[in-house]
Amino acid sequence: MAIRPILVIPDPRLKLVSEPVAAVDDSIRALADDMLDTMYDAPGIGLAAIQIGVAQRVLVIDLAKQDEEKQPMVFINPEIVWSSEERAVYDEGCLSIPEYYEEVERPARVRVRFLDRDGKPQEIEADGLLATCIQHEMDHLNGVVFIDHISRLKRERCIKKFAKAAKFAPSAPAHTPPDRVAHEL
Ligand code: K1U
Ligand code: ZN
Repeated sequence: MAIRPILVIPDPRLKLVSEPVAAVDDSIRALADDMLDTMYDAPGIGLAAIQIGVAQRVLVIDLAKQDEEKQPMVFINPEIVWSSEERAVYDEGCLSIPEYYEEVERPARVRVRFLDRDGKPQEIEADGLLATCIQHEMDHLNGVVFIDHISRLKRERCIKKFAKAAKFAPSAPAHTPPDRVAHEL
């Protein structure tokens, strides 16, 4: 198990649409374990594989508090099969946009179908922070970050700040195949 570097905006890999996992095997379980280690180390409550540069449809979540026993959840090829009309607002953060928080409105409850770490199909209904976190992480799988849900003015200010920081501390160049780019920020 390993702690891997987390990509930060404006890294173009964060705009990729991740590929479905073809088979849940030991390499996928090792990826999920690395993601959990990376998330706990950050610390955070969720992480999508693309945030460590792997464009596979895998996400992990653990909402347990620091003094509670860990409750790791692994979602492979997740799909939202139902979402409520009712909406909820949460002050979201993102490990790929460090120390930036903004309110985002999303469906309050969702039903999600996924494969667990044994490749077994599962379906759960989530509300509260779990519903928000699942939707936030699933956005990452589709090349969307939470600032795509806020006003253009706030988003542009945020991107400008992180682009400036990246200019002074550039990371390794990344090749982004144009057909995999979901959208332009
Ligand atoms: O996807 C990510 O970047 C992780 C993100 C998940 C998330 C947070 C809030 C709303 C929706 C999704 C984070 O974990 S940001 C850090 C955070 O929220 C946190 C960190 C330490 C303790 C508790 C929360
Ligand atoms: Zn995020």
